[in-house]
Amino acid sequence: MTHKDLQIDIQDSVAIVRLTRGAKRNALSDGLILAIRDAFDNLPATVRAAVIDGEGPHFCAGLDLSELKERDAGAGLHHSRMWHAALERVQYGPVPVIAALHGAVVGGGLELASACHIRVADATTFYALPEGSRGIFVGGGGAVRIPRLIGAARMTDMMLTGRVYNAQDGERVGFAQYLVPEGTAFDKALELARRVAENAPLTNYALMHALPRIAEQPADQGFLTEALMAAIAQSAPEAKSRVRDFLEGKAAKVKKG
Ligand code: 1HE
Repeated sequence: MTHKDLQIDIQDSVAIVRLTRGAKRNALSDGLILAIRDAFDNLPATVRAAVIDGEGPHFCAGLDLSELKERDAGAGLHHSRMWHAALERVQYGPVPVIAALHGAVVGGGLELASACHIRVADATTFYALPEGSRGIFVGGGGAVRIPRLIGAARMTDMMLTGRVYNAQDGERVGFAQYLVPEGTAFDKALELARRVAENAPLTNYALMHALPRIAEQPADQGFLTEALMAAIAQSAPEAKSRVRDFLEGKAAKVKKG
């Protein structure tokens, strides 16, 4: 389960998953992709949220191009499906995942970031899809997830023209939900993860597993799925005690941001 390019550190209820291949800009070899899958498959039950970040000057340079061999169509299909399986474990795994971004978030690195639930980017972050200029296509779920963040038109432009988004524009178009000063993405992501870890587990489950599916359903089916999820969440003892705490003045009020 351990891999030389992936470090997993459990701090109370938060798992910190770090790409540690900085010398190669955290390029994702097949072994590293499988290690990411295994990491999210095997998180201890005490973990309630995770942070993923990358060592060195860049979050992730995407697919390890040195492994890009001549593959026939069948092998290419299975390689892409391996990425899908791994990033599926990030998106639909046991806990919400917060990506701490800096430097290059490109190609498969952007696909990895897109599978996370919250993205925090520092001021050095930049986003690109160099697949277009390398004569290949996205294969790690980017064609599904990236249009949902920024729209198909912007993704098409990025791949056709090699356009690079800087941190500010990336936040504006929807790559990241948070933009923070240089060098502070990890601290912010950890702060958010600790906050997320305090939520009722069923609420986090609903947000990870029900919301994205509801958002893809036709409205009349979505309303019914929402009602079913709401009924299950509100019936949990934890929901009852949290609401009771508020009514008894023991829980925090919503404060102006
Ligand atoms: C790599 C990779 C890599 C760096 N695979 N080895 N991704 C790309 O097309 C992006 C390619 N990388 C870059 O454009 C740049 O490396 C960066 C902008 C990310 C960083 O630049 P820089 O100047 O900080 O580093 P560098 O000198 O380019 O790279 C340092 C080392 O990392 C160098 O190796 P060295 O042995 O000469 O030191 C690089 O060769 C190596 N390196 N990026 C392998 N990607 C599921 S499909 C997904 C499809 C894709 O992701 S395609 C997009 C691939």
